Amino acid sequence: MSARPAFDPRLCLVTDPALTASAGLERVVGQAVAGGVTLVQLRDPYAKGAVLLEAARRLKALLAGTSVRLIVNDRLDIALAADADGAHVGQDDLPPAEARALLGEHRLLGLSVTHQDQIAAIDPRGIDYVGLGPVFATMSKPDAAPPLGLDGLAAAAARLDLPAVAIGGIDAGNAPAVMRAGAAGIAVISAICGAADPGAAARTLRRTIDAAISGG
Ligand code: TZP
Ligand code: MG
Repeated sequence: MSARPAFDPRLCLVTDPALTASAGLERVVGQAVAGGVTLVQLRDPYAKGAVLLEAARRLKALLAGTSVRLIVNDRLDIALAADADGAHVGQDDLPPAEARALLGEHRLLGLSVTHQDQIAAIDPRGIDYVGLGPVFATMSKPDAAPPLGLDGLAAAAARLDLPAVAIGGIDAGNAPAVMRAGAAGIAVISAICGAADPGAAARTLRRTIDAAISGG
């Protein structure tokens, strides 16, 4: 049996400090979780450590008693200090083997893959899921790699021995095609954090994904 916590990759909310500033991070995450988000990734590339740690602790308290796992983007120190469920690293962050060694066997580790060429180097034993994208153009990550498109997503997902969580420009309109291309789930920033009603947006996305999974 795996030492890792069980997690559900269907609908990952990736947080954004600018988009959650007015409503408040916990409020947006709370509403999104009530709407059906299955995974939360705390992401703030420019936050000071103390601020990020405080946010991670607040989200951990918010998610306590739910099946929704908390992942911290890039900052393994914060993930460990806040006792989060895991961390997510990009291609330019701490390499996955080092990240796994620091995290231990009892936390989740996600890895971003932006291009097919990166797949051969992946050791699936140390990684729990891959964030694959951007699939489409995105306004939420200024330094994002060129979009994979649906064909690129399908080709990459087919080569992976891990759940592929598609990211980048995904909304309720294109989510069915993304799921049909082989994704195990989707990760979104603007489709939830940028929505007037994050709870309703999450509910619509979750319904859309579940329908796609059951062949609808
Ligand atoms: N990594 C690849 S694309 C992206 C990240 C963090 C941003 C996704 O944001 P959105 O608003 O869902 O396109
Ligand atoms: Mg990163």
